[in-house]
Parts: sequence; structure tokens; C-alpha cells
Amino acid sequence: MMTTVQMDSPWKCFSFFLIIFPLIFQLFSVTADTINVTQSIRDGETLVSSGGMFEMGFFSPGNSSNRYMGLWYNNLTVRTIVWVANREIPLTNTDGILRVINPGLLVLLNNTNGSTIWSSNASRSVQNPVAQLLDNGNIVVRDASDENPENFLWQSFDYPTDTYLPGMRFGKNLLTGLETYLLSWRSNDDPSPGEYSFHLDPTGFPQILLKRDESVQFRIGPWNGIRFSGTPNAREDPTYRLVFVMNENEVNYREYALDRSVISRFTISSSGVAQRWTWVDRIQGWVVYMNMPADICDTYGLCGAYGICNIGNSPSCGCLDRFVPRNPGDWVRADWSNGCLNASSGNGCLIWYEDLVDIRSLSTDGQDIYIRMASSEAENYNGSHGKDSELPLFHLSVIMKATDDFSMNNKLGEGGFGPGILEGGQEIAVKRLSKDSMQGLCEFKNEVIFIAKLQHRNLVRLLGFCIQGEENLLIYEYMPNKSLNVILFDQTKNKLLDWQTRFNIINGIARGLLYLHQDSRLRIIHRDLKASNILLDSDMNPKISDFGMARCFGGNETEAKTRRVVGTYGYMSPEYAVDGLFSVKSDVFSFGVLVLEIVSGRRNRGFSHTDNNLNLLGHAWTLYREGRTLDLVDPSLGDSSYFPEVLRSIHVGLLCVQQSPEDRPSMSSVVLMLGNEGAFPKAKQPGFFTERDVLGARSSSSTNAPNSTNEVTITMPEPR
Ligand SMILES: *[C@@H]1O[C@H](CO)[C@@H](O)[C@H](O)[C@H]1NC(C)=O
Ligand SMILES: *[C@@H]1O[C@H](CO)[C@@H](O)[C@H](O)[C@H]1NC(C)=O
Ligand SMILES: *[C@@H]1O[C@H](CO)[C@@H](O)[C@H](O)[C@H]1NC(C)=O
Ligand SMILES: *[C@@H]1O[C@H](CO)[C@@H](O)[C@H](O)[C@H]1NC(C)=O
Ligand SMILES: *[C@@H]1O[C@H](CO)[C@@H](O)[C@H](O)[C@H]1NC(C)=O
Ligand SMILES: *[C@@H]1O[C@H](CO)[C@@H](O)[C@H](O)[C@H]1NC(C)=O
Ligand SMILES: *[C@@H]1O[C@H](CO)[C@@H](O)[C@H](O)[C@H]1NC(C)=O
Ligand SMILES: *[C@@H]1O[C@H](CO)[C@@H](O)[C@H](O)[C@H]1NC(C)=O
Ligand SMILES: *[C@@H]1O[C@H](CO)[C@@H](O)[C@H](O)[C@H]1NC(C)=O
Ligand SMILES: CC(=O)N[C@H]1CO[C@H](CO)[C@@H](O)[C@@H]1O
Ligand SMILES: CC(=O)N[C@H]1CO[C@H](CO)[C@@H](O)[C@@H]1O
Repeated sequence: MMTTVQMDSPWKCFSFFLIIFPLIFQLFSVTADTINVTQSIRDGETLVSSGGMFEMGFFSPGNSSNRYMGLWYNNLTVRTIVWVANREIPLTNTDGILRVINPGLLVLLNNTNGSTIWSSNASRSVQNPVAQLLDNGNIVVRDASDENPENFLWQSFDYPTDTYLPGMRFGKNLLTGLETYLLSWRSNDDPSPGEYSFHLDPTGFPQILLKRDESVQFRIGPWNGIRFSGTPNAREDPTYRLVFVMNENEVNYREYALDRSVISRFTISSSGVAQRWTWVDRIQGWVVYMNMPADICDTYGLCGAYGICNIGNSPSCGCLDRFVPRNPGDWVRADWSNGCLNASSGNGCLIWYEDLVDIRSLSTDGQDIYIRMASSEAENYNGSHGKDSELPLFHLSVIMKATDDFSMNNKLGEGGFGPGILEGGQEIAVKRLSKDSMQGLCEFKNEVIFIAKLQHRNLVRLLGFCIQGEENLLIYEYMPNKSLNVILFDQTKNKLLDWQTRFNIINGIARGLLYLHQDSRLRIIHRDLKASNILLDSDMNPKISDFGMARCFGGNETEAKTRRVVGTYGYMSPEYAVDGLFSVKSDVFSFGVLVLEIVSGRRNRGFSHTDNNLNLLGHAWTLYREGRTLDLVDPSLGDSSYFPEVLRSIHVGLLCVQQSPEDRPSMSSVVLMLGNEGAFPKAKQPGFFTERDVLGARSSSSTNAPNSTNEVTITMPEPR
């Protein structure tokens, strides 16, 4: 008993001292957020950011007695280090001193003998350097006399340690080569670089990699232009907004807190776990609300090549359909790393361009996998998997009944009928194909089955088809708000299209088109994108219609050249209209025309500016060059608060309609540009600059000059 009492009192005394100690320090701390060349921070003194959020000074991590210069939250009851300067070279006593020296360096010195322990660097020198701790946790060196306070010589946000703070740009500057990434601490007591790092890999479709030394442990993404694919827990949540910038200068990722009172951070632990934290006042502590890897299936390549991980299964690793374990013995021992082999039966073959690794099944946010296989193979595959991959074949009588014998009351544009109502109550639209557009029954059927597999929220859904006698019908879901042209070009109705709706339509079309262009190696080129082919659902979401049809019914053609140009005057790219050359970039051109039409509320076709005889494209480009871009905007869009988005859309539209296909962006860049700020290239002169260009191009090669009909069919001269 005696010993316990004796032990007890010195401990009490000690803990009392621990509580008092920081208070004493507070008295000596510099309350400023900035130091200049005549000032310094000694051990025990601190800088506090102007809003009181962050504090910077000397500290000892964990149970270590070493001293480091670092940064933590000023007000939180748990000291949380978010950045360390001298992580590799600790001070062994309290003799460190932080100074700003000419020509603009922040340095940590050994005050006993004046040697430099740590230093920032700078690419230029300035007259009056100061170091400032900003309220977002960024330590910056700048020139006190610089009028632009953001013109930093150096910033700690470029060189984070193991913590991402909101506002930081995480990624790579492609001009300077500077990479901003996270590097774990060695242990709680030691901030020197540990084994784990967290990088944004900018090659191809950017993805975020968690590495242990050089080996990938876990992957977020890839970024598909909209979100990180395959990583449901890496999506925006109500606390932050995510900005992804990708252009020729930089590829980076940035988060902004939506509510400044929410304190959050993202770290990479010394044991290799990436974690998103948020401070909870009620419990006066940090809560981890996201862990990555979250489970064993997140382990990179766990199931090997052609393996697939499903956390609901035991064991979690399995093989892709039609594949078997390469080495069943290993699988029994829970070693899946050798993956799977195809169990090809010899009556067909699967072509793979590279090993497929790191596949898992997800209930949300997954990406469909499309596998190109021989049609004989596909038929076998259908047979063994029942109805789910088969498209319903409708009986003609059902369609006749639903559309009231193709009644003219139900006519929807050329060859279209709707709404028809099936017996179950489902509303349908029916497209009746003329028989001279057919390539043959078998091809039609294959094409239809193929198109049915293209599913995207911005493509009209094909519900079934009907081949009977002379009739070849396609049955689609019915879109209650008809097509975009009906509302966009109507002076009264277009008031219903506010900017948010228009921008949503632009983005939706872009995503639908991206899906067509990129989803499969077949590269579906729409070839007839126009306002009347954009249908609107009950929530005004756009859905592209008539996709794939051009590819199917375009006649005898190769990928690159066609004798019959099927398209619509006003939307056709010059190389397509004049030379019959088509590519994904001809769709990009049509998309650009659509964007300019949506922003201006004017048709490209038939638009002719009174002063200069320019068409809509020429007019838009002229305004853009004269810095009057906003003059293009539909006057019924009154609210100026969206102008940054409007300007961005016009800029993207103009990039898409450039004369040369090589200059036009791909749809993946378009999706990125629409969603992000950033420096875009200047738009060059559009193709079909004036109305005359179009007419000239048309009369030189057409045998069938259209007057007021919308469709154009140009027959190219026979190649010799
Ligand atoms: C540094 O800051 C102090 C306090 O604001 C000021 O008195 C001093 O003149 C400054 N020195 C220089 C070189 O700017
Ligand atoms: C930090 O605490 C101080 C003193 O209690 C308070 O004045 C200040 O507003 C707080 N700052 C933040 C960012 O919470
Ligand atoms: C310090 O060491 C003790 C005993 O080894 C341990 O229980 C404690 O968690 C350590 N503290 C930190 C912050 O690492
Ligand atoms: C600082 O300098 C003194 C004197 O040379 C030396 O004893 C001490 O180890 C130095 N500290 C560091 C961290 O280099
Ligand atoms: C200061 O002390 C450290 C550690 O002893 C030594 O490495 C360094 O060379 C010394 N620097 C100067 C300028 O004496
Ligand atoms: C600053 O230092 C980092 C790390 O040593 C280096 O990668 C970078 O190129 C340096 N920057 C300049 C401007 O010297
Ligand atoms: C699958 O098997 C076929 C036929 O044996 C072979 O040609 C092909 O390369 C195999 N594919 C893979 C991915 O192993
Ligand atoms: C398509 O064109 C090629 C080359 O001109 C010709 O050999 C082939 O028979 C044509 N096919 C059809 C279906 O017209
Ligand atoms: C278009 O031109 C054709 C032949 O030149 C003519 O028969 C037709 O009536 C014209 N259509 C319209 C709507 O003017
Ligand atoms: C769409 C398709 O080709 N389905 C075929 C799947 O296999 C069964 C049985 O062989 C055929 O009857 C279907 O036509
Ligand atoms: C702008 C517009 O016409 N919106 C209509 C779209 O369709 C829904 C459902 O049919 C209608 O309620 C909207 O008024």
C-alpha cells in the first residue's frame, strides 16, 4: 500500500506539470502569422495563422525526444501534426531556429553552430521575402512587396508529408515535373520517410496509386472524366467538392471543404492505410470515415490475371467466366497470385490485348467490361446464359396494336411513331426502317443485338426489334419531352431551358458520345448527331438516339471513307461532307455545333449574321476573338452567375468545330474540359466558317442539293 501512495503523488505532480507547460509556452509565442528576415521562431515560439486554424513550431513526435519543425491544428484538443519540415534530420536539442533569409528561403538552422538543417528552395530571388502561415495550413514564402499575394516562391502544399489538406493540388505539374504526393511516416515516433506513398499517376487515364516502395498495393480509379471508377468510397460526399484538372500543363486533383467549419484531412499511415478523417467536436476527437484499402478485394491484383474478387464470396477470389485457376493447388492454399487461365474449348478464341488484373465486382460505381469475341462464340454464350443477354423480338401484331396501325396521329418525325402503349402499359417509340437501307437480315439482327448491349443513361434504350415480312422495326423507350430541337429553337418554349438544364444536356450528350466512342474497340461513330437526335426524358436528361444505325446502314464502307455521306447539313464536318472521311472527330465537330446551338438558342443551319454573312460557327468564333463571347448567349438566359460555365462551354464548342480534325479534342478531353477549370488551348478558325463555305462544299460534290429538307445525302464520285 505504501509503495502505491508513494508512486501516486509524483505522477500527479508530473501530469499537473504537463497541463501547465503548454500554457507557459503560449505566453512566449509569436502571435503573428508572418516572419520577415529580421524575425525568427525559436523552440517554444510559434506562428499562428490569421484565422487561428493552424499553428507552426517545434514539436516532439510520439515518445521521441527529437525536435522537429512542424504544423498542427491550433485549436484541437488532440495535437495532430499535418506537416514536418526537417523530417529526415531531427534536432536533438531545443537549439533549432526558423528564419527567412535572402533571397527568399525559409531555413531551419542549428543555432549552436549555424548549420542548415532544412531549407525550402526557390527558382527566383526577391527583395523582401517573408514566410506566412495561411489559414488553410499552407506555409508560403513570398515577396512582401509583391502586389499579388498568391505569387509564391515556395509553398508547403507542394511538398506535403503524409497528410493531404483541402485546397492542396495533388498530382503533377507537367511543365516543371514537380510531383506532389504523400509519403508515410516511418512510425508514430519518427516522421522520416516510411515505406508507403500515395501518387497520382498521370499517364493514360489518371489513377491514384498506393505503393509500398515501388510495388502497387492499391489503386483508386482510373478517373473516367466524371469520377473515380471502381472506387465507390472515393466519390464526393456532402463535405467536399472535388476538382480534377487535366491539361497539357498539369494533371491534378483538389478537394475543397464545402463547409469551412468541417475539419478534415486525408493521410497515409505508416502501415499503408489511406484514411479520410474528420474532427468531431462532440467527442473531441478524430473519426476515420474512410479506409483504403477497405477490404481484401482492394488489394491490387490479389486474384491474379483474369481473376475477379468478390468480397461476398468465400474465398473472395474467383475466375472470370470461362476461366479456371491456372494452378488449382495454389488456390487451395489461398494463393491466388497466379490467376486464371482461359478454358477455351477450341471452337473459338478470345483475344486479349493485355492481361486483365485487379478486377472486382461492385454493386455501385463499377464500369462494365465489354469483351469482343467471335460471333460463333457469342451465340454459344447466349445459349448457355438464358434470356438475359437476348433482345426481345416483338411480333408485328403487337406493334401494330400499340401504335394504332402506325397511325399518323402518332407520328414522331421521319419513320418514327410514338408513344405506343404495350399491353403492360409501357410507353414505346417505334422506328420503322425503310427496306432499301437494310444490309441484310442477319447483319441487321447482329447489329441490333450489339446495340442493345450499349447501355448508358445518355443513350436511348433499345427495348426490342421486329422483323416480319417487309417490316424492320426498332422499339425504343418513349421520351415524353420529345427531341431537343422542338424546344430549343422555339422562341417561347426555350424559356423553359434555363442554364442548368442546358449545361446538363451538354454534359449528358458529351458522356453519351464518349461512351459510344470509347466503350468498345469497335468505336461507334454516330455520324448524325443533331438536335433532333437528342431526346429528352421526363427530367430533361438528354439521350442520344439513332446511334449505331449509321454504322449499320451506311452502305459499303470502310472505317475511313464512305461513298455515301449520311448526315445532316449544318452538323457535318468539312472532311466528312467534302471528302467522305469520317472518324470520331466528325462526331466531335457535330457535338461542337450542338453546343453552340444550345448556348445561343440558334440553329447553325440557316443562321446568317446580317452584318458579316457568317454562319453560327463563324459568328461565334468572331465574337470569341473579339472578346465578346457572351454576346452569343441566348438572351433568354438572364442569370449571369453561370457565365464561367457558359464561357467554358462556348470555348469547348469552338475547339470541337475547328477546321482540322487533329485539332479537335477527343470526347474524353471534352468531358474533362466541361467539368473543370483550367487553361484550354485557343480555338482556331472553325470549319465551314461562312454559309458560302458550306454551299460551296456541297455543290461541288453533291448531286442532290437539298433545299428546306433537313436530311442530306451526298453521293461521292466513284474513286478511280
Ligand atoms: C519585419 O517586421 C517587423 C514587425 O512587423 C518590422 O518592424 C520590420 O521593419 C520588418 N523588417 C523588414 C526588413 O521588413
Ligand atoms: C480558436 O480558439 C480561439 C480561442 O478560443 C478562438 O478565438 C478562435 O476563434 C478559434 N479558432 C478556430 C479556427 O476555431
Ligand atoms: C509511448 O510509449 C508507450 C509505452 O511504450 C505507449 O504505450 C504509448 O502509446 C506511446 N505513445 C505514443 C504517442 O506513441
Ligand atoms: C548542432 O550543432 C552542435 C554544435 O556543433 C552539435 O553538437 C549538434 O549535434 C548539432 N545538432 C544537429 C541536429 O546537427
Ligand atoms: C554543425 O554541427 C554539425 C553536427 O555536429 C556538423 O555536422 C556541421 O558540420 C556543423 N556545422 C558548422 C557550420 O560547423
Ligand atoms: C526544390 O526541391 C525539390 C526537392 O529537393 C526539387 O525536387 C525541386 O526541383 C526544387 N525546386 C527548385 C525550384 O529548385
Ligand atoms: C485462351 O486460349 C486460346 C486458345 O487456346 C489462346 O489462343 C489464347 O491466347 C488464350 N488467351 C489467354 C488470355 O490466355
Ligand atoms: C463492297 O466494296 C468492295 C470493294 O469495292 C466489293 O468487293 C464488295 O463486293 C462490296 N460489297 C457490297 C456488299 O457491296
Ligand atoms: C426542293 O427541291 C425539289 C427539287 O429541286 C422540289 O421538287 C421540292 O419541292 C423542293 N422542296 C421544297 C420544300 O421547297
Ligand atoms: C441472340 C442469339 O443469338 N441468341 C441465340 C442463343 O442461343 C440459342 C440456342 O442456341 C439460339 O436459339 C438463340 O438465337
Ligand atoms: C420542359 C418540359 O416540357 N418538361 C416536361 C417534360 O416531361 C414531363 C413529364 O412528361 C413534364 O412534366 C414536363 O413539363
